[in-house]
Amino acid sequence: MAEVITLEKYLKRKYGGADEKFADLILKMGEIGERIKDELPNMRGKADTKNVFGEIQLVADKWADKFIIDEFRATGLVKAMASEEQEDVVQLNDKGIFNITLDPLDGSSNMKSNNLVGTMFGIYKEDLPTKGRNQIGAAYILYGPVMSLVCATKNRVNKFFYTKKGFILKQENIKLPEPGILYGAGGLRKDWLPEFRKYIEGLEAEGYKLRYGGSFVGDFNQILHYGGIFAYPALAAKPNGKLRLLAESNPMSYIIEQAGGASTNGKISILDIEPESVNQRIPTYVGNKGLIEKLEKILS
Ligand code: AHM
Ligand code: MG
Repeated sequence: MAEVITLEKYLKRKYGGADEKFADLILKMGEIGERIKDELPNMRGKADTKNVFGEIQLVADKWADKFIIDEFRATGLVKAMASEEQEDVVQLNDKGIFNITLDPLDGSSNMKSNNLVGTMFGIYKEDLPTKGRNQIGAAYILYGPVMSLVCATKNRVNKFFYTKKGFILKQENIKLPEPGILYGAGGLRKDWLPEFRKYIEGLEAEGYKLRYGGSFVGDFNQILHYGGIFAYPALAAKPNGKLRLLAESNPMSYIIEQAGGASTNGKISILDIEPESVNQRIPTYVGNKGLIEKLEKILS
């Protein structure tokens, strides 16, 4: 019988000595996921507040944000955090060694229909805001039929499934399948830039199938497993699209790159963008390298 490798066992094997704290941080992310998954059924209403982007917050958005900040503060490992739900970087612990970007509950508009939502983390040692290239790791939790934790470090993406034994290693060293077979793109087709529309029509003609679920975590997870491209593109009236550079686009761009893929804002890798503000939005295209290179040529 194959050995069952728990997240803890895996991390302790890989990250000894000075890196032990990194292992502790990822373990904490797993614990956070367990608690959020448990609480989601009780958090289905709307809060009477809007976030910094003017979006109506859900009780779950606000709760998850506060919960994660409190949890990370208690570890002493985290110096500061930039969350999608916060206006500015939140200082947690002067002695902390990691800086974290966070989308506490991505795709929360899917809560109503009980479709996919998730939590995303970018991990840095540099002070925030800084460019995504400075990430030392990134992770997301998908509250799917099986809760999963996908965790990336340099050239390595691993997936853990939540079971009765806790998180166990499900897939090691994930690489994007070549060629990909899926695409997913946000916004209305009529609002896409003509070049992007043509590009997507080209993919459709080649047989790429549409998968779009309205949660970046969920839609990205499809691309990671089947290959292809996910975009929340520049729109006619919203040239920066919808997704947030720090909280959303950077961690996913980091993960896709470690899986052999690439990201772009239409011109350069998202990871190379110097943030102008904590809450900056960015047109986001992530997927197989060849598809991103072709798109970049068309858009730039
Ligand atoms: P959220 O973090 O407030 O949920 O917003 C981001 C989400 C992404 O998960 C997803 O890609 C996008 O918004 C979906 O937007 P739309 O509803 O326009 O398709
Ligand atoms: Mg989000």
